[in-house]
Amino acid sequence: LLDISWFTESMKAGRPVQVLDRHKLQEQLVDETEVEVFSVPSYACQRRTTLDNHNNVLAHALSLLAENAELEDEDGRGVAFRRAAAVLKALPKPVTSMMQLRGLPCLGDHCLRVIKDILETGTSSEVEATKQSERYKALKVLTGIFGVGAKTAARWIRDGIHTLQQLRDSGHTLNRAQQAGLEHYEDLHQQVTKAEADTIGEIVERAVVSVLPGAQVVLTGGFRRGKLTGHDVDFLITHPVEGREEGLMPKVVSWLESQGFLLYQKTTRNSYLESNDGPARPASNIDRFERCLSIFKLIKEDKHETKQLGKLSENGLETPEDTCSSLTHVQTDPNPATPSCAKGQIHSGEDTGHRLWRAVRVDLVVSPISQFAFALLGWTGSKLFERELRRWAGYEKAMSLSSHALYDNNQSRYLRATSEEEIFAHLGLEYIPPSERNA
Ligand code: DCT
Ligand code: MG
Repeated sequence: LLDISWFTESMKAGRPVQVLDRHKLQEQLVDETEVEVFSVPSYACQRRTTLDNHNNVLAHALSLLAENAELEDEDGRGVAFRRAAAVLKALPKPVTSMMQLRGLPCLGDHCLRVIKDILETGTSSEVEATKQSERYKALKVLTGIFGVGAKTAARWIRDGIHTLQQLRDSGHTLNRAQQAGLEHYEDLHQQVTKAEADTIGEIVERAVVSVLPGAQVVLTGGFRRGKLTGHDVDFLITHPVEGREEGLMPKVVSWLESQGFLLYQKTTRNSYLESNDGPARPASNIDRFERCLSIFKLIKEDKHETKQLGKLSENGLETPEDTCSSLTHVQTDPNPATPSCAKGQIHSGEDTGHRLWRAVRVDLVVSPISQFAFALLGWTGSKLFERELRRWAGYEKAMSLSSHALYDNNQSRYLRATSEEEIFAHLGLEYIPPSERNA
């Protein structure tokens, strides 16, 4: 049915004819019209998010806008940017075209504008302007002080305080945490390495075992997710016999203090009571455990010491896939390293290069064994992953998840679990290991 007379005519006349290969033509059309459109599930707890991702630049830009919103005490906006950044982290390939983002969850107009800007020009004008803004810089410096939140920082900025020196000169009264935060500002802004976290883990284990044999210490937070550095070190402590962990924290803190390991500590008592915690209660009770926020005095190691501690850690703290380390095998050193710098000799202006120690933020949490799986899940993070787990539980399953328990509102009862896997199963979610919770 095709009219090929023009073709035969041309051939006869010896005119050149371009014959198009059907397959080549199809390929060309596909190249031009078909971009790979990404698709990911809505909740971060349904996705596997590793530390590496294909869209670091975009995710980083959106994270900065999230941080800025949080610094402005606008948590709703902060979460929206965090969710968008997490979606980009979960994509299987780098984004090259806006078309690929059609239908992805959590990407509102604002986020799409930022992404478009970066794809087209290499940077986002909004992100660059934020980074340069005096207010952002001041909020970041001031909230960077341990013990200072967004509200306090905003108040100080209204008083004309933008820098640490201005704060020191202002005569503002600081609480004990803020004083310690200001004093150790430089140290606390140095990232903590995994090696340092392990060394502190050895010390915490020694403290815990010597006041309660059989107790167990687990490294949680970012290090459990496989991060190589962190802003602090988080530990969860429990004992296999329910109730034996009661009153443990003050003893651990006393031991650490007597050895000169603590530059600052504030312990809060366990205020969690299940009977009061029915479905009407909010799920965000992460800090109702017996908890100690501290600043550790970590002796800088020479090579010899590193080797010794390296040997110890073979039976010590867990790898990211483990859930719990047994302390009964850990050798305890009869002569724990005693800080060579006595208390009271610390000066804020001290040259960190010549000191034999550094300050490190350490969080200790004690959980009864019956709540341990929930505490472990809650303290492993990331913060967004935790938030999404709770959102999933509430919206999709009519359940309330906290770091203490899981309550089923339909059945009006608590769902017990002795492992993280069981909690994911209760929630109807595929199990995601710690190393893939880096949303
Ligand atoms: N957490 C949470 N919600 C919060 C604070 C903490 O769910 N508001 C949980 C998740 C992570 C864990 O506690 C430890 O908190 P951080 O130390 O702040 O987080 P991190 O992931 O360990 O980060 P970093 O590596 O910087 O310490
Ligand atoms: Mg941490």
